[in-house]
Amino acid sequence: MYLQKNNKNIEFLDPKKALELYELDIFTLGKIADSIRQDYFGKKVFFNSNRHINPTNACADICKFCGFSAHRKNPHSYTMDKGQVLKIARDSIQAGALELHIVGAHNPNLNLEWYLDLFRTLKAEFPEIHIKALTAAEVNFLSQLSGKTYEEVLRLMAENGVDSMPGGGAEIFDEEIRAFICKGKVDSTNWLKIHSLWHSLGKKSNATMLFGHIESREHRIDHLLRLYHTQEKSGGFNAFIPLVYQKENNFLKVENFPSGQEILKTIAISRILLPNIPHIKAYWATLGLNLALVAQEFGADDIDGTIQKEAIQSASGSKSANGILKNELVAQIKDAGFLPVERDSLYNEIRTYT
Ligand code: V47
Repeated sequence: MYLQKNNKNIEFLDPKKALELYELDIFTLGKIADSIRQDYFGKKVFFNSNRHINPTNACADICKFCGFSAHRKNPHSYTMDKGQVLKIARDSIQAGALELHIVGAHNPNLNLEWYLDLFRTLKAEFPEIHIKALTAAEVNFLSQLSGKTYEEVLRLMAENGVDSMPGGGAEIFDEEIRAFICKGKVDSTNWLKIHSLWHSLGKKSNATMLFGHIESREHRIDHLLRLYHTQEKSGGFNAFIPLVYQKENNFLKVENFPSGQEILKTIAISRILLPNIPHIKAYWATLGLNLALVAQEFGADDIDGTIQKEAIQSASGSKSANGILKNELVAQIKDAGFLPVERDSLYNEIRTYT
């Protein structure tokens, strides 16, 4: 067996050894990842009822891979006022959302107090709703804008109603690739520091990796191992989400896209290298529903949720703009031979669909 006891991944802490996993054939690799996944969760596939809200796309940064923020290829800049966000929240909660996933762009016109007031207002009206909000990149931006330390910004987020942090903004930790694809964004060390600080408040978060663009397999391994080591210390990552790069409406020139096999291998290796992060999420918005379901046989155990509206990946070509109905998600998970489990944002099980 590849894993040591107590979730320690001693064998693969050596990046060279970890990289060799890619040389295994897809079925061998899949079997190893699947055995870990089955040990942890059997046939369960987790999903949730959520709603993505993106209050603004006006961004002070230009990330080459981003088709969401307003720029030459996406000239429609918008910024919602609080009333608009509240209306979306009301409607989506009425439609069944249990989680609001609120992330946007680095907009100098929306300061920290604007967000804190929004979270406070949402929590006052909907005390039960789970607010998953602000990526580490936004925390970094709001810290610079407000002159407050990361610790202060995070404490204020927690005090004003943010329950957990999403995993966005991690991209690829390798400094050289990062400087090319998203210069000016939070650096890797600070991305990891912000999550560790959040965890030290007793809070949970997720982690992502954007792959399938100009990075190499070595860069992915480096990314995963940095997450592994951070999690060993802080312990607050709930899920790891490998995001497949979508190519439209952005400035990143990519010629070779990963094959289905390369994507599945990357998901399987994530499961093997991150035994200390409970969940591997095959985010259907970047994989497509079919591949996200196949990924459940290659180490993933989560597929994300109903989303209702999706603006970031769909801006670059994915077919996720209108989310997916819960019944449809449940039926597809069942048809793929798994047990659909609706979870809350912290992975407490709400309902199993037998
Ligand atoms: O950080 C931007 C990515 C992320 C593209 O925590 C792109 O549960 C693919 O982090 N192709 C934001 N990806 C989304 C995100 C997320 C999504 C779902 C669930 C959770 C969670 C987090 O989207 C960004 C960036 O890495 N992204 N552009 C693109 N062209």
